[in-house]
Amino acid sequence: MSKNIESILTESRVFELSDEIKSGFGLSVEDIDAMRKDAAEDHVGFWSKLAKEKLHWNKPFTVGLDDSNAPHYKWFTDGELNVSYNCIDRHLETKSDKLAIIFEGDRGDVEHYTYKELHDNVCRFANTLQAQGVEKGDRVIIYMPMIPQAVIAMQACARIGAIHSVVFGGFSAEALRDRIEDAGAKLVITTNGSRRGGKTISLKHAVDDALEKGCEQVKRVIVYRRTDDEVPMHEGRDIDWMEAEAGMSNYHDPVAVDAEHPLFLLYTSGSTGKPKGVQHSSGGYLLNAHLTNEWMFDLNDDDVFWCTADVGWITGHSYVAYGPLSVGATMLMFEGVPTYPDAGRFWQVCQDHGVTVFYTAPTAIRALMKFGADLPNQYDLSKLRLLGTVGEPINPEAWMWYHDVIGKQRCPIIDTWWQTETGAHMIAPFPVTPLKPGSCTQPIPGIDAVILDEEGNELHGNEGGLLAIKKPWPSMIRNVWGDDERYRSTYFPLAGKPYYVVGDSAHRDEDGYFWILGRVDDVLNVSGHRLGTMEIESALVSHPQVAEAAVVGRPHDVKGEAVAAFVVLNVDIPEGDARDKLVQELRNWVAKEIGPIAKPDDIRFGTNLPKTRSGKIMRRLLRTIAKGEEITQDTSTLEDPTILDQFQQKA
Ligand code: 7RM
Repeated sequence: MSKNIESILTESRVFELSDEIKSGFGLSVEDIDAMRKDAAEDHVGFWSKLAKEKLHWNKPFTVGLDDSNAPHYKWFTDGELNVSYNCIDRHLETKSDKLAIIFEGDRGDVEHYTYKELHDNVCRFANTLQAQGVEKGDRVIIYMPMIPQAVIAMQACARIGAIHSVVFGGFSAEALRDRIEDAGAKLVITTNGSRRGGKTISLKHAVDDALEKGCEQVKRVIVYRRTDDEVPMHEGRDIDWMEAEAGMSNYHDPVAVDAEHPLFLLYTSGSTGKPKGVQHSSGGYLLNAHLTNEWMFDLNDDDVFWCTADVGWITGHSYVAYGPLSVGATMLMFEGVPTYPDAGRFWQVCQDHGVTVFYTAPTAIRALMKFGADLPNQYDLSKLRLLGTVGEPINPEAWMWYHDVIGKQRCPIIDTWWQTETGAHMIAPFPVTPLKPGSCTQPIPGIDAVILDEEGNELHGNEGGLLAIKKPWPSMIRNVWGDDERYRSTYFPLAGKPYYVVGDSAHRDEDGYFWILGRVDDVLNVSGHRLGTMEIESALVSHPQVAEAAVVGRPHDVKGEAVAAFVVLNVDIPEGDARDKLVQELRNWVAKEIGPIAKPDDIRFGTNLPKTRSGKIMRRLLRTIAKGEEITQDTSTLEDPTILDQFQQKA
C-alpha cells in the first residue's frame, strides 16, 4: 500500500478534456461552479428543486429535509412516488420502443427489452408477487445471476412497495441464511442455476441449504429457469417463475409510497460484527441515482451504457437496476466473466453492442491490462466516449492504460468515489472536469465533503485525514436495518457533531482534488468487494481445529488487496502434506461460510498470535509479515516475541 500511496501522491499530470468532448456535454465548468454556489447558499433548496424537476411525484412534497430526529435524516417526507413508475412508465409515451436492456449471456446469446417490454414483464411479475401474498413493506430476497429477470424482480418489488434485499450470487448458503433471517424475508427469488465462464453454477441448492435450518418466515421460493439443470422443487414452497406468472396481466397500477419508504436493504461489511443491512429510501435514493447517471455519465438518447457490476452490489443497484432506467437510457447487462472465452470478451461486448459509456472496477482493468494491448486493439472501440471506474483507488498506471489503450486518449476517465451507504456518487468528475490520474477529483454539487483530524476537527487546505460528509444528502443510508444504535455509532461517531464518517482516509491537494488512500478500519477491499476482517476471522474460528485467527490485507497487484490469515490451532501444527491439506480445508471452509471471494490467499500457523501485554492483537505487525517485509517496528511490548518467527513461514 505504501508504494501505492507514494505513487499517487507524486502524480501531478493534469488532463484537460478536448473542446469537442466538453462542448458535447450540456453543462460547462461554469455551470457546475454555479450549482456548487447554489448548494452552498441553500442546501435543502438546492436538492428540493432537483427532486421536483427530475422525479415524478404522485403527491408533491412540501418538506425538503426533516432533521428533527438527526442523524436519522428524512428527505421530501410528505411526498409520495413510485420508483418503478419513475424508471419505466414515465418513459412510455416517448420511448416505448426504445431499448431499455440489451442482454448478452455467458454463451453469447443476446436478448433485447424495449421500455414497453420491460414494463409488461415488470407488471406481470409485480402481479405475481402480489398473488403470492407479498405486500407493501414485506422483505423479499433476490438471489440471482446477472440476467434481466434480476432487474425485473427488483423493479417489481419497487412497484408494489416490497423491500428487496439482493444477495450476491457468489455468497454461500450460510451468508444467504444470515441475510434472510436478519431481513425477516418472507419470499426468496432465485434461479435454478447461472452460467459463468462456460460453467453452470447452482443457486437453488444454496437456497435449499439456507432454508433447511431456521428462516421459518419464508413461505415461498420463486425459481426462474436459467439453465437446463433439474433442481428439486419443494412441494408447497417452491414455484416456477413462468408457471406463477401464467395468466398475469401486463398491467399493474404502481403503489405510491412515502418518499422515506425503504426501497431496499443491502448487506455490507463493517469492521465489527455481522454485515449490516444498509437501509435506503425511495425518493432521496432515486434522486441521486438519477442525477449522477445524468451528471457523471451524461447519458443521452443514443447512448448504450454498460456498468459491469453485479446487481448484488450497490453499483448494480444505482447504475444497473435503477439509475440508467430513471434517466431513460439503454443499458447493457452481461452474465459472463471478463476472461471467457478469452480476455477480449469485454471489448468484444463493447464492439458488438456499440457501447458508448463503460463503467468498471480497477481490479478488472488491472487484470485485463496484464494481457496487453493486442486484445483490445482487435476490436472496434470507436463508439466509446466515457469510461468510469469504481470500487477502490485506481493506480495511475491502470488509469493511463484505460485512458490510452481503451479510450484511445479520447475518453475522460470518470473515477467515482462512493459507498453502499452513500447510495450514489459523492466525489467524481463531470465529463468537463480536468482530470488527474488517481484522483476522484471534487465532491459533486450539494455534497459537502471534508477532511478531519483524529479528534474530528476540520482540516482546511492541502491536507490528509479522515474523510467525512458534513451535511445530509438525499441518497444517504437511513438506518442499519433493525439497529439504530449501530447506525449512529458507526456513521456518526463524533458526539455532538453532524459528520457522517466514511471510514476512508483521504488527502485533498492544493486544487481541492481528493485522493482516496484506503480504509482506516478493519475492512478489506478485495477486487472492489468489501469484506470485514472480523467476518473472515469468525468463519475460520468456527472450524473445529481453529482456536484463534487474525486476518489482515496485503497488497495484491490485481485484486487490490489479498486476504492473509494467521491461525492458531487447537491441535499440533501439522507438517508436510497434512499441513497443505489443512490449508486447503480452511480455505474451502471460508468459501463455504462466506463465499469464494473471502478465501484467504495465504494461511500461516503459529502457537499464538502476536499480542501486546494487554492482549491486543498487533495487526500492524501482522501486516508487515503478510507483505513479506522485514519487521522494523518495536516488538518489545509483545507478550511472546518468538511467535513472529513461526508466522514468517508461509504455509
Ligand atoms: C461503490 C462501492 C466502498 C469503499 C469506499 C472506498 C472504496 C469505492 C472508490 C473507492 C477509491 C474510488 N461501494 N472505493 N470507490 N476508493 N476510489 N473511486 O464500492 O460499499 O462496496 O465500498 O470502496 O474505500 O469506502 S462499497
